[in-house]
Amino acid sequence: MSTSWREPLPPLDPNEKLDIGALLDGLEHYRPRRRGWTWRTPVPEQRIGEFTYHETSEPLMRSVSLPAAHYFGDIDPQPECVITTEIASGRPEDDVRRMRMAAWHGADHMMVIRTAGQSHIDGLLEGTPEGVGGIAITRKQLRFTRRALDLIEDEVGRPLNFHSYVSGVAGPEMAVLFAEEGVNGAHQDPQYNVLYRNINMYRSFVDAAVAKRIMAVAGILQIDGAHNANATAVKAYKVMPELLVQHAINTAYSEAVGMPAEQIALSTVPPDAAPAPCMRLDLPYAVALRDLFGAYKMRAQQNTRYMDSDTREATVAHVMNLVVSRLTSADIQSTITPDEGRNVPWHHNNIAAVETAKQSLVGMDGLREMVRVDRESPELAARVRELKERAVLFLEAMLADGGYFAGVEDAYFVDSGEYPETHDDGIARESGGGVAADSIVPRAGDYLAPVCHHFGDNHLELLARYLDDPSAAALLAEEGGPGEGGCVCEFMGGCTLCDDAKVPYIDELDPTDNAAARLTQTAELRERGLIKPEVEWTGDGVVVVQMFLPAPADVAEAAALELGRAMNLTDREVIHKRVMHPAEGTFCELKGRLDVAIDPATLVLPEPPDLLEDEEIREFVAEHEVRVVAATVGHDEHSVGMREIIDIKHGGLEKWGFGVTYLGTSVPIEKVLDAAVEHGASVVLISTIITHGEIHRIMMQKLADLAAEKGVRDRLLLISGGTQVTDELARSWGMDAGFGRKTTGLEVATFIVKQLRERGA
Ligand code: Z98
Repeated sequence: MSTSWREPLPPLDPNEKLDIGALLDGLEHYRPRRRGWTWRTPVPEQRIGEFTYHETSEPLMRSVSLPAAHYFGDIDPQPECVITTEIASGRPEDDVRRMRMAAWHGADHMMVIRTAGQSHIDGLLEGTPEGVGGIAITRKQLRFTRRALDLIEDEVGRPLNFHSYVSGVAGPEMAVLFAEEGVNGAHQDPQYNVLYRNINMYRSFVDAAVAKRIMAVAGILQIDGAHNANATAVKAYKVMPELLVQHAINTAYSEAVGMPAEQIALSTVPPDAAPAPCMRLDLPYAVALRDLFGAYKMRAQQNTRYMDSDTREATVAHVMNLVVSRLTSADIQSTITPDEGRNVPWHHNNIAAVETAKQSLVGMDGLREMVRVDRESPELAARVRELKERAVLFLEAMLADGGYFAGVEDAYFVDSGEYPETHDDGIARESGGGVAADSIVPRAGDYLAPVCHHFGDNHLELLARYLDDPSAAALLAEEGGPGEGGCVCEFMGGCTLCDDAKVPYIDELDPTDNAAARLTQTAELRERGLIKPEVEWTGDGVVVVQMFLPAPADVAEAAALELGRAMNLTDREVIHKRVMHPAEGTFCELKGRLDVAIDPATLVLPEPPDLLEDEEIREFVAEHEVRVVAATVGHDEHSVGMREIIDIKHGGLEKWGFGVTYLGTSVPIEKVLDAAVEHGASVVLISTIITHGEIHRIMMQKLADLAAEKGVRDRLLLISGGTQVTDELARSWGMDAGFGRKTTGLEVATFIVKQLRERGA
């Protein structure tokens, strides 16, 4: 469907998929409706369902609640802090679908990882080329994503922050692009360029001044890059003093070039993971960090350095990191998907991580009111002090050695020794080397920056006079410059940051590598509504098969690959294996591609059972004191099936307050009926699991006949269950209902309540 320009797209229908084609159409006219970062609105005392929460924010209009929420009236409390999801599909058209799912689960910070190598490109890319390990950040990709986020935020009822990276050789250009396109958050830390991308250090700091200034004006929240030392260091738990120094350098530099403190967020990661005694190491670090940098926001991230391929282990590590966040503070809780250690993150794992954060933060609501970090504890106090001292020593020594640039040349950073211990294995960069070395040129005398909020003077003579002497404003106004309170860019008739109409747009340049071309390859899936498994891209066909194989790890891996072949999977790969016992066996997860699409028109869906709510059943049973007599009849000693239906432990009838008398196994029918009369029961349950010679039929008929004979048939509901029982057969043999395999207590309870109601109970 083609939309006319500037016409907003219709609101999303929760039962319809995103219309990617409509979102791509007319992007040349799309403009962001909001700029700057949005925090959640905390509600200090909030009643949600039966509970009062102390650390939650305004609820969502639409969401998917946690799995256990159905026990609590489907409530979905949202923590007070922003929750991040990091997305790296490499294709914008798939990123937005994942963002929508993440938003429904509680994420409001959509971070797109940038494609490998973009840091080294000295300019902006155009179009929507496919990325590797992340996405190519381009104007079209930003507009498309932001436009989708506008619709998604209306759907869930909460503003969504969009985030990417203002690093690399094109940092200032990126910052202007982000400001123009309404990007809400960005990483910006010149140390990242220097250490991890080997971009020339002087150039990185000059660029950072410009980029930060522009981000400041556009209200873009800045996140630093200190966490990268955690992820890179040989021993991440040794770099804690250095992390404090890195935060100090970036915050001081940011403020010096004009970024307000409230726009600065520190990226912090608990540096350890079990089996290290991680709480004893991570908590003092978190405390020291907040002591020193309390003026800034904290963006808490999960440890990735010690993440392997085990999603269970990664999730436990994440939860322990979340305990640190709850005991200290987090303005943004980042989530890394638990499959980061083995793959690029997949749809469902993004969601799993967001759910882990929401579940843990809500579960630990108000923890700090009861459990406080003990600042008096000698171990904590000593360690906090020691970390700060080591950081100060680091800074002092670096200054004595000639300052930051000399320090980097000297490999001060990312050393595997805890400062002042050094192992001489830090990252060393030459001040005259790296990408874009020798590319700094002094500004010409008549330099006028392309956007007004540029760092440093625009050297145009009149402008300099205006800035030095505001009384020159009148003179400048005469010459076409800004009047009182005007903006310096009026000299050039406005810049793109002040006049939206000046923002340029370039559509796809590459005729093959673009979103529209990629969409045609999957058009049939969309048009016919075909269903193909996916983890990353529409129709990628990737599935994961879990299997336990009774073999040692190496043999199990080879066997898993063969089994994948037998399942017709291509591109087979064992992405995780875990020894259960060296000889007894190994758990394996096998990834493969299945080139099969299902047409939903060919599927026959079972009618969903019309089950009553727990509360409704409970109320009825309490009001009418419903009693049940139950027995396994015939010569049947099997009680498991009946127990499933009646025991509270298995979610059986007792759960809703039915008074159940269980008579045991191999009970004669006469005894069952006598007991029903004696106990004043209105329901009789009989069960036969193993039957020969039609025993189940004979028993049912006998129960119906005897009940009639005794004159109690009308006041009893007769129900039979068992592996060979169907409702139809049971009714034909005189029962009121029959239940077969896989019946749940809820189904039986629903039937009883509905029947008793019909009979005027
Ligand atoms: C995160 N998991 O975002 P390239 N600048 C800074 C960064 O930390 C990063 C980049 C740029 C992490 C993701 N961080 C890693 C300060 C990346 C990315 O060069 O385009 O990869 O820049 O929390």
